[in-house]
Amino acid sequence: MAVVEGVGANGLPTLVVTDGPGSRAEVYLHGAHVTSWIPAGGTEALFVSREALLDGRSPIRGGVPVVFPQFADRGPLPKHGFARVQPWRPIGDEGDARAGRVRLELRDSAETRALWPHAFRAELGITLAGGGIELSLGVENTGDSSFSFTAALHTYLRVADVRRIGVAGLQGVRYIDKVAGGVERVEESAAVAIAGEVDRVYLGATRPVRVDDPAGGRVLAVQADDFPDVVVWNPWAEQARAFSDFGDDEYLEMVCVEAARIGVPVELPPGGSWRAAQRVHVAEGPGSGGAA
Ligand code: TA6
Repeated sequence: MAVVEGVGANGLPTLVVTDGPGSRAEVYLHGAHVTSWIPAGGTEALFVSREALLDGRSPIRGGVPVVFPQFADRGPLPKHGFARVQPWRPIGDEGDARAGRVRLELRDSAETRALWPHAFRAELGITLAGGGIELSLGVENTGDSSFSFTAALHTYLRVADVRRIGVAGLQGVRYIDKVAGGVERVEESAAVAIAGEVDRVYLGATRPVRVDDPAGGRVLAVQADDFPDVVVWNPWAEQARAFSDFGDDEYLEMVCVEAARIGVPVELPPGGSWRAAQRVHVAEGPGSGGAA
């Protein structure tokens, strides 16, 4: 296990964590943004766009943007809140490094209070363990009045051909279909196919969610604790073309499966704290092949 300081694109500071068996993850301090996870003996499991703006100001298109304190446009804040564009501070010690863990924190500042008038401390822990990666998000209310928030780990998974994947584990779960204007439906498929733009918020989802990627010859399993909701997103061709930080054809290589807390916001009284986690690992067995 080792954690070393690194230099990312455009000289931006990163932390790189590796473990004995050969897993490796990279985290930018900008946004506490995980941009790479390569499981031991495997290949890159996260998607980052070749057009991503790695300028230390913009959100990074890909990896795992930390969405806090507002999911999407469900409130007055900038889309997906501000955590993904703030400079986070590494706080890990030698014990963390020995455990294959990186920890970063974000505290309220004049800039965050101008957007959201609350005192808080957020912590993201990234741990390589058991062949997988765990991301744990904690939030503490360090002020003297209550606040509420929504949050997500907006995970961009890399797949070989999104047209052939199946996202399993969501059958019977109610979801908000944002592409259909926000209507609510119940998922009927045992394995959700991606054959066009998909933007869904599954409320009170079951776990694990499995992404079967037969073209890539692997299955990615996503577990979560205390993130009740799951977002599944692929922009498809037209929206991809509209994004300046996304290659026109790259929608074929990714699917977002996001561990989220959206339907029922977290309410934190003064001194209160909340924590939730997501774990991704490459599951046993070949991809089960496409969608139902
Ligand atoms: O989580 C899905 C979503 O909210 C989509 O609606 C889509 O816009 C996506 O996030 C990306 O948002 P961004 O602000 O990073 O372009």
